[in-house]
Amino acid sequence: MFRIMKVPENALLPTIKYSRGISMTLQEPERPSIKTSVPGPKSQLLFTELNSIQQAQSVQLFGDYDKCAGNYFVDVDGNEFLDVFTQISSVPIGYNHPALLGAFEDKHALKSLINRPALLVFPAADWPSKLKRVLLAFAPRCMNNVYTMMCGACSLENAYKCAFFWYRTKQRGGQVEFSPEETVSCMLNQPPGSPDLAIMSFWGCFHGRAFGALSTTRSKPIHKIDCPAFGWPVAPFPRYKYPLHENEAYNCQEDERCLAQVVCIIEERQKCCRPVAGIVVEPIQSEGGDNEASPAFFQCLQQICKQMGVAFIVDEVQTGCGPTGKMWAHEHFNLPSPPDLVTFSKKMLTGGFFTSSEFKPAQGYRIFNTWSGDPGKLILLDQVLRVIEQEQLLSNVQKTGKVLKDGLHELEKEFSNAIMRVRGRGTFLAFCSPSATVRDKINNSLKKNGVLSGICGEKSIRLRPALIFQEKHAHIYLDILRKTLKEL
Ligand code: PSZ
Repeated sequence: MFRIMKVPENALLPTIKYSRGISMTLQEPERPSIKTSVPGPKSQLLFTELNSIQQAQSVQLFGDYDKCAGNYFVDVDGNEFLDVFTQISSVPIGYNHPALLGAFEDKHALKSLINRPALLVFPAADWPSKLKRVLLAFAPRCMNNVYTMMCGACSLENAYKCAFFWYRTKQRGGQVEFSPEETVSCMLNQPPGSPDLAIMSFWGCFHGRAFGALSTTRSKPIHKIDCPAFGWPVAPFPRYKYPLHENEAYNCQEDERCLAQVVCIIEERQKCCRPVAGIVVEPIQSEGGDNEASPAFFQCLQQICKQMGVAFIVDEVQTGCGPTGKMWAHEHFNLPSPPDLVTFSKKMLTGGFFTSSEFKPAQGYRIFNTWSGDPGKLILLDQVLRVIEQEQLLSNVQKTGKVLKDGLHELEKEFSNAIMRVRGRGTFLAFCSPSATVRDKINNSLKKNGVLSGICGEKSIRLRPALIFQEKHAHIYLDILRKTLKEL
């Protein structure tokens, strides 16, 4: 494994020297540069080819991943974009970071990548120590169990299963053996083997597209339509008025209104024997429009879960790994004890979830699939987490986030009928437009002016830069946004 030897201060895109004498420089463009129409002719041609063999209408641009560097995405037409969307928020330390380019030079690392084991059957000797050193070392406080998974949705699926196993074990009075009736009825998808338990989620949330996860997803109909779903309940999520400091009383009432509904739903379902076994919540609802809730909301929600015997599941797939300025976004909430289950993916490069030994199933094979993760992803994540520490990227996110947010507030004053409700933590920021039409126009014009950014909710634009996004990038982004708003 390579060790990063020295990183120059204030240089997040340095020439990094490795112990084997390899030296690589990441050359970012100075500014975005757009040379063709967007999408350009090569992207258009490739789109026609791809769309003839699959439904590819979601594709925006084809990337030239050999040329992408740091915060810059380069497309096949040679256009260089400042990327504040980073593959739906999943690039932690920029494109082609030297630490990642060197990660498989070591033969042991390469063989760990090539010989992919069924991790819950034939793991390698270094797997337990890797899980501890790479994942548990960065786990939320007091969470000492971890499972790796392939993607966000399957992390949620398996976290829900853990919650159901835990809940049923409690209902059996701690008994871990199954009854003959349970083993027979589960094969018919009927209770008591397949119990009528639920995971409650919130309006506007997104937890993935696999069937269990999809039943909890409540952001957009296009994700759900035509798919059968569990009859699981949904509670309102606070919708705050902005600016927050001028609307404290209203927003506080909003918290209370939503929490009262949560309690009401749990009580109702307990009465009719269809109990809620778990509640899943994003620290900031991302797909659904970057909707925030206060630390007090999350503290009360956790307390309700504890009092009512419901598992408290925090979905950090999009918020985890630093973009809010803390490793885990729920660390902003000062919870008195850790959540029961915390899911991750995206910037963590591997999917998975943290939990405590209380949620460990009594039997093997219950949280399981063929690969159950990928050691190759942990090798990359190891490098990512080293870079985050050594280059102090969390404080970089806080610093850059402040410049970005202050700049957005300035623009909110200057273009008050085009952008509003600036919000978020760290560089995990968003703003609203007056309508979906104006929002889409801004987002498309940003792209033509050399910035890739994302949309969310009904009329929001979200920022999801990599953790190496610096003040200078923030100024370029803000300049281009100002230019774009002027052209509207
Ligand atoms: O349209 C989509 O499928 C999108 S757009 C953004 C996402 C998915 N995010 C994935 C996501 C997430 O943001 C949260 C909070 N939870 C779970 C998921 C699912 O992760 P994947 O996509 O890896 O299955």
